[in-house]
Amino acid sequence: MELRAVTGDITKLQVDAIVNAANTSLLGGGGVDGAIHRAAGPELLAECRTLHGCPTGQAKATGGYCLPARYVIHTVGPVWHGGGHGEAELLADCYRNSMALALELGCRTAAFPAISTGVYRYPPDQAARIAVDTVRRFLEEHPEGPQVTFVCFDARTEDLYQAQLAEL
Ligand code: AR6
Repeated sequence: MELRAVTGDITKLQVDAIVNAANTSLLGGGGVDGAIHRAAGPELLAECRTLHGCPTGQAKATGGYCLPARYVIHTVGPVWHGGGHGEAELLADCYRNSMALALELGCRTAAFPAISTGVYRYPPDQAARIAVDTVRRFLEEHPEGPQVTFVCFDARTEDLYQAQLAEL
């Protein structure tokens, strides 16, 4: 199983699919969503309009257009409301459903940002544990699934992922 964490900009990654931390409208926003739309170009928004949104925890795919990635998998993370509103289950759903979609699309490589940990305020340490545990479990059940890179925007977040990856 191939799992790694790096610090960098997910829009630059040469992988089959990058995952976008979108909102339910799928019509763009700030953070990593804004960066992906800027780098992909206006055709991405045009395709997103045809998808009619996406519920929290689910995932939908589009082309990558001007990105090095062939596909963008748009998923919608939960907004953090203290942890008692099903946030952990919904965040795990994002990783599981995005992995299932990547596998369905025949992706050999995929990259995830730290979903929900920006504007949506999910505690980064808890989010990193869910990300690594969920992807690891998915790949145990589907060894043919894509190799995964967790792309962190800062070194502190990468440290959280490295700590999780070091745990067996
Ligand atoms: N590459 C990798 N990671 C990034 C990049 C990048 N280019 N840019 C930001 N991050 P956020 P959310 C990190 O806020 O919390 C949008 O407006 C960032 O540092 O992008 O799921 C959507 O439209 C953080 O660690 O997503 C939604 O409305 C992580 O990506 C809402 O924000 C996620 O932060 C979604 O909020």
